[in-house]
Amino acid sequence: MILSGSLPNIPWEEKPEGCRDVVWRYSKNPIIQRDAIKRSNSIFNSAVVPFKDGFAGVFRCDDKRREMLLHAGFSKDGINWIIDEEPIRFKYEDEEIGKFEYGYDPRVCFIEDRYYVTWCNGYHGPTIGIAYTFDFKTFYQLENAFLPYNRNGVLFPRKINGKYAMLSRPSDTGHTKFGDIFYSESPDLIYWGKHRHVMAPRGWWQSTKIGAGPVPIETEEGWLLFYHGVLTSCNGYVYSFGAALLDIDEPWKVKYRTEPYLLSPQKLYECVGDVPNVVFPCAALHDKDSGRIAIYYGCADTVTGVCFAQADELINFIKDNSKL
Ligand code: BMA
Repeated sequence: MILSGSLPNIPWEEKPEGCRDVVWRYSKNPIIQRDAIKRSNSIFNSAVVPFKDGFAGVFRCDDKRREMLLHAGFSKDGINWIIDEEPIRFKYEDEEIGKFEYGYDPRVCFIEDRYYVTWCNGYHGPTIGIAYTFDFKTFYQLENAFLPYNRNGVLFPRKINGKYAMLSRPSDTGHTKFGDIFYSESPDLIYWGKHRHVMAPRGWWQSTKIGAGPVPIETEEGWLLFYHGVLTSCNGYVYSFGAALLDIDEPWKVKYRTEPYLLSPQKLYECVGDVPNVVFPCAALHDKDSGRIAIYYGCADTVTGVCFAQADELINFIKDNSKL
């Protein structure tokens, strides 16, 4: 059972008749096309949250120079999105931090009174940028969380043992051939420490590297974490995703972890695009009352899709198909 967050207007579509999987795709995917704004080459790996009586988000929009930029967007129903034509220009106190090189793969996390954005931020190589906003119009950038090189920085939606908590994936400057998920904590979102190992890559679809996906969801069985896993085929990387349940008070302790993937690139829009064979989840909406979960994921580094799961069925599946 999901422990917090009522969202009666969560986007939803029932599981199709005869579907044997625990995660199923929206029938009208992709929901965001690559050219949804004038300057975009592709819109994918993006993060959405409930906002006012609808939804808001931060979107990875690579432009036609192929520069990686972040744009805010809004939606009434979580399916039809209006994305700002202009990229986010972060406000900052220190010039050193404000020199924007590039930004990609955002996550958005509501903690206490504001929305935090974490993303892969260019600072002499990729690292984890953090900013906050109240309205998705003005964004205040904080210090980078970690030294380069790092990717897939994902905050927990509340303090744990009195500290902010984040998952991340130390990496290199290129198309990293390795990657484990680590946990870090901070008293103030500036200074991070107490780094703990969470998970390493392991067999098959997750054999090359793994990285945290959406903000974890608090359930009776632990933190529900969707994470991507990569395998190296003769034609290059293949990105799928699975899920794990992490201990509530010590989230670096993995209780369960799916041996099979939950979703792998199979549809044309997941297999054909700027980077073929990629499903990459960056956000999940949930409604504790109905147990509905909507997962937003980038497809082939080109467009954005959504897929669904029912919490109880999913948690049972993770427990029944777990190998640590
Ligand atoms: C990763 C990131 C993601 C991307 C993936 C597949 O390293 O760059 O943004 O989806 O590769 O290209």
